[in-house]
Amino acid sequence: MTGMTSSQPLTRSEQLRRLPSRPMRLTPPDGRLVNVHIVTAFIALLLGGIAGLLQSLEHSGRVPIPFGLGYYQLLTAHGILMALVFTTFFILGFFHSGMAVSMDGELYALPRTLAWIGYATMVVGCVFVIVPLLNGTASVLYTFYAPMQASPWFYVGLALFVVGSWIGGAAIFTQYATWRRMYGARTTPLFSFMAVATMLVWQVASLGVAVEVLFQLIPWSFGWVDRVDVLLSRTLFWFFGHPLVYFWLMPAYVAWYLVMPKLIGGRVYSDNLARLSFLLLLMFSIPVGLHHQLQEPGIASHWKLVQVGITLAVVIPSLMTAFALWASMEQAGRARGYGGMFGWLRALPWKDARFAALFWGMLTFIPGGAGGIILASFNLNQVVHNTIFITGHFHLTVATAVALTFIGTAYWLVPHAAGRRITARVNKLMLVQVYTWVLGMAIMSGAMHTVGLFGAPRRTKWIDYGPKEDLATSWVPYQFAMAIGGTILFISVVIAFGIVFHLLLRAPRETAEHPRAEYPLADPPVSGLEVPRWLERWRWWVAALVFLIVAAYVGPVSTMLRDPAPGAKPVKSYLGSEGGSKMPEAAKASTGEPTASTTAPLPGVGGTEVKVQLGEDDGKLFVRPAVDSVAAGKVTFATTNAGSMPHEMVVLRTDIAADKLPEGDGGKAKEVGRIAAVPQMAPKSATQYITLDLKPGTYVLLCNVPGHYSLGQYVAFTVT
Ligand code: HAS
Ligand code: CU
Repeated sequence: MTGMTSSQPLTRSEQLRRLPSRPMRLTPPDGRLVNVHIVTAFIALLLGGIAGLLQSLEHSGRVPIPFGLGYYQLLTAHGILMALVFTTFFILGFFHSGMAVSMDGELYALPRTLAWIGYATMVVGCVFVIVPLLNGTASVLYTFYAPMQASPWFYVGLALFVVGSWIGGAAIFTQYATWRRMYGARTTPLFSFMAVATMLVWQVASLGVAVEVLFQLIPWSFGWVDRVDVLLSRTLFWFFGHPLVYFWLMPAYVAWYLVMPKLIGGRVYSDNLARLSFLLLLMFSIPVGLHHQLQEPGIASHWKLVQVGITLAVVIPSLMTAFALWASMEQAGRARGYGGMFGWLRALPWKDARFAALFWGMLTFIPGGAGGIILASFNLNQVVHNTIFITGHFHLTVATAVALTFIGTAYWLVPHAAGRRITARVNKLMLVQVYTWVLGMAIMSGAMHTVGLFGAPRRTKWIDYGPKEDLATSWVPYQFAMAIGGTILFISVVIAFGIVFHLLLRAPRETAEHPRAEYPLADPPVSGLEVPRWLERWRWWVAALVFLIVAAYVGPVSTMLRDPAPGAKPVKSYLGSEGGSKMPEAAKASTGEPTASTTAPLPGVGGTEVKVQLGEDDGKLFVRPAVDSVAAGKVTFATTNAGSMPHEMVVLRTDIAADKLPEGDGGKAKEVGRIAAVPQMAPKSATQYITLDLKPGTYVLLCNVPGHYSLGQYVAFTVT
């Protein structure tokens, strides 16, 4: 019965039957919608995997990145493709499928149309993102850390992508609302309850990044404003960034709560516990972004404390989940007659790859989550912040617990939606894929965690402070291990990609006696307690969420608005500083220009000597001539690099003010009116002398190592 026909109130036991009476089966139009999403996700997974492989080979120190691609360019591509494109397309595809099967067997017309529009908008957004990524104008790393600046089209693409995901979310909300209007008295199926809670997290969280992109990054990258408030932009980003990780995790929880028990022949352990944990995730996963900014100056420590407190609160629903999952496995095992403390583990279907993928995902989340609790503690965070320990943490959480769960879910969802079957041979290959992933990640993430404790930085191409630097040298074997793990992972990605395409296009079709791959959703518990109505009073929950956000954010953000730090000019740093064909070179003396030398000119030969110091003071870069003007004639600049990074000195004769030079390529200023240059000097290297015949006029002395001009390394110089 569908409930539409009966107007009498439902009996208690009817209310408890929350599953549709029809077999769970996607209709062909819904199947197409779902598979288009999943296939897009897997294409992103493959491309992101290639980027990851090249990065980790670079880290081995033996295989440089080919094709003139830059490390930071690949790192940005890897982050965007894996963490945004793969996850979001997968999640929406999975959710549309579950909304269809658990609510009346198919998507209603409006939600289906919205889902397609959302999909198309996201694809257009991706194209806008990919073009600047490929041409090297968006190597800003995944977390959009202003003042690193990308091409404005990159941000426009991201904004479109987010808007597309909102339209996809609207599809889920309208399916839910329509169903609720029709079946008011019935308890909402657990799947749709969870999908709605997850999309609410996404909806609220992405408002933060939307504000950052629309009001800060887009105007600044188009050049309509020239400075950006870095602290505010990071705070808005992390308002989004932490709930983002729960937007990835909650769909994995859907599979763990609902699919895993079905695969082991059990039931959902507790329907109400599952719902409550999702509500707690909705409320507590947003007001916690400051735990990513614990080392950020400019935010008072009491606000950090408040948000760390809420961070520990958001751990609770995960611990509830761990309890419930363990319990449903133990129940199913014992029901099959296996006893003992851990004997019931033997009853689990280890040879079923759909289960193995979920199980290893869950198991990995135990150390992954424990690592998160370590990171949330201020003192421990100080030890590992910005080290590759963090990268190790999220390769356990998102890149294994979540990614492996999504892959394992695709293994039944894709053939189900395509009307095909899973054969024993493919199941074996899936097992190979699951175990190669676990092995590769154990090596890679293990090495990252360990070497992070020794201080190895994250987001860094290669660091070698020279042969005598014992600390940096001690990182090398771990970097090599990361490359081995990364290579195994890449093999696993390729297998997963192959399996998904096989299941979509080649696997045997369903027949009368061999049905298609099952859509495995577990039944609610037998002795189900009624689901209290207040669990679904979304207005209350959203109001509570708004209250928490206000309590956690209004304080620190109003301080930032009242007392803004001086804005930062754009830095397009890494484009030029890593080698490769697209990378502009640091200044070299050009033919016809005077050259610098370490030999001082003899007295009387070099004219007036002007000592110039290059360097940096408390992070501020400078060019510091001993005098700011000199009489026309022969002048020798005696240049020293007193800093701790390489610098150079370019001499321009120009009427343009020193701070107004036009922008050149790759984070450099345009060298208008250049007359000479002292090429890059290593820190503390020998003084370089360059003798020039200077005419009266205004000059600019600057360091044009990419990014240094925009960090203020220039000075005006007058010749009278
Ligand atoms: Fe995190 C940084 C804290 C969870 C992802 N995190 C990151 C970044 C990412 C990320 C991507 O406080 C880097 C961002 C960047 O680029 O800078 N994280 C936490 C905490 C949790 C946590 C407290 N993180 C996640 C999840 C992620 C994720 C989930 C992705 C999906 N994280 C941090 C902090 C930082 C951070 C700091 C910033 C560090 C810095 O300095 O930059 C918690 O919510 C975790 C709670 C989870 C548990 C585990 C429960 C276990 C379960 C499995 C049960 C399995 C069973 C199997 C029962 C307590 C549910 C049975 C087994 C048998 C043997 C039978
Ligand atoms: Cu976080």
